[in-house]
Amino acid sequence: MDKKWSKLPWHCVTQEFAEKKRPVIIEDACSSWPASSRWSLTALEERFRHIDFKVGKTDKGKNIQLKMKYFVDYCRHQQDDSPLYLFETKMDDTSAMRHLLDDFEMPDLFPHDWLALMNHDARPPHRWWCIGPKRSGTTVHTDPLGTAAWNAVTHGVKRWVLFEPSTPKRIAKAKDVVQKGEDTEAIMYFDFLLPRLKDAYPDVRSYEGLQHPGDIIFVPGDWWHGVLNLEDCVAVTQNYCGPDNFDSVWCRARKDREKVAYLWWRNMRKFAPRLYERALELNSRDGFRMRHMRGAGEKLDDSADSSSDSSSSDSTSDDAEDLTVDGLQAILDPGVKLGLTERKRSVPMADGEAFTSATWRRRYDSADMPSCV
Ligand SMILES: O=C(O)CCC(=O)C(=O)O
Ligand SMILES: [Fe+2]
Repeated sequence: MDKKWSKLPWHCVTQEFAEKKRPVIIEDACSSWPASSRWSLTALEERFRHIDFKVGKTDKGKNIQLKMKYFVDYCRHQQDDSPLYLFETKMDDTSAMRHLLDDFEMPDLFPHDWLALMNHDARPPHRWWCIGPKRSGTTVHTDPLGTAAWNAVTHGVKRWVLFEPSTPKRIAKAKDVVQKGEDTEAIMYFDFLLPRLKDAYPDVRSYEGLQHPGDIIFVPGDWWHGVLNLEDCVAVTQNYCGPDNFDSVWCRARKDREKVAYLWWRNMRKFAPRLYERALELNSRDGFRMRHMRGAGEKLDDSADSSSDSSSSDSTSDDAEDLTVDGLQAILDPGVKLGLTERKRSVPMADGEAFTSATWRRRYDSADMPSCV
């Protein structure tokens, strides 16, 4: 990151960073969350003692679950190079984890969540609660469907590196500088591969920064990013689609997650006509025919989108129900705010306000649509 910002008027973050797709660390943006005190390892150890959380995957891709008391003990004593990392997405289950949602709120800076306009069961995971012991981290990657992300740290320090979307994958992932027998785990990447990368490609810009407790980082869609937890870290992160990235997320979703996109599109038609029209515009601009418009056996035309991947991983059922007004309210129940485009300029909405499809529509339709991406 070029700079760290604090005391920046909130709309500047939107204008200068989200809309321009530039990364930024906003200092002191979530220090007042209850999570600042409730998410210390000691507090969590007590609170979730016997609850199982997902802390990794086996080589065969099966989830590894651990009770919080064992995981915290592991964090305190581990000296691994590739430590377990608690990454839990089931925060709105009807379980003890649901209470985690009382500990934070959607940051006012990133109030959009247009993918919420989808039946909950059909929606791909988009929010994670993360506890990473020191030396754990996330290898360099881009986030799904071109979504942007905010990541809020309540405890510990994270070291970040980001590369612009135009950076070739091979370079960002250090494929050319990794030597035989070496891995690309976060600790290896930051200690050895990144310095080599900078020597080998002096013209490639890397954006680096430290994120302290209370800081929120904004990661624009399609940016490569990797993280090393310098201390035991607790954070919450959410991927979103909003006015700054709707066009690109829609174009990716319609080809990579066809069934999800169809459901999303049907709910847009019902609750957010302007988004629906924008999606139609993008489809006709690119000559893209969604699956329900294609004849039986007619394949997705790759030429409509040159970087097309297979959509075979899309396990969503076409029979999934559309969202109802009640369903819409249920999304809002967990206590996470789905904010307005411009809270301060819009009529403030009280927490727990009953949402009708009309108010929902206002929220979506008050958004400024970006020009074509
Ligand atoms: O905090 C981290 O380890 C990074 C998380 C991240 O980038 C992701 O979940 O996509
Ligand atoms: Fe990510």
